[in-house]
Amino acid sequence: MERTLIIIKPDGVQRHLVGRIIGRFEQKGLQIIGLKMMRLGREMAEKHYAVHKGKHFYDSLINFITSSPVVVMALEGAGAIEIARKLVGSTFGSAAEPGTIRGDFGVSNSFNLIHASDGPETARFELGLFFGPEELSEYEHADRTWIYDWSKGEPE
Ligand code: FUP
Repeated sequence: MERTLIIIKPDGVQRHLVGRIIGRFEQKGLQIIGLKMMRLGREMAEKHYAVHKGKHFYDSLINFITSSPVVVMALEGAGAIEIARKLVGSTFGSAAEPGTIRGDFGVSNSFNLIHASDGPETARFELGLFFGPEELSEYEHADRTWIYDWSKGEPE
């Protein structure tokens, strides 16, 4: 099982999309193991977006992500990182495919509603940044044998 970090950005919260965005991940079969609302301080935002420091969009990105509360969520599932990235869609709302979260709910390129970790190392780093171990719940969905084929003793 893999874990990934999702952030519903300030525009997603302000535009009343929190429930529908979370619903996309639940519907797909990913398991919510951590969830909270918070207002990011500059220090946290700068750590999260350190890879973008120096780029032309960095300052506005930091201003945006700290401008209003966000919802952060930890998800678990087989292949969760790649699955979440596909559900989120490509970076710019104007280009994101219909059917994806960015493609269905927005048109802006910088206000693109959502963040999802882009690989295993990033996911580990970002989950550690936003959640303490005690904030992540280990549990099994009662219907997990219908979410995955467990006939070989593990999710296929
Ligand atoms: P993504 O992995 O799709 O979330 O996108 P990136 O990590 O490449 O970029 C992080 C955020 O910076 C994006 F969500 C939006 C913003 N950004 C811009 O505003 N302009 C750009 O040219 C690239 C990214």
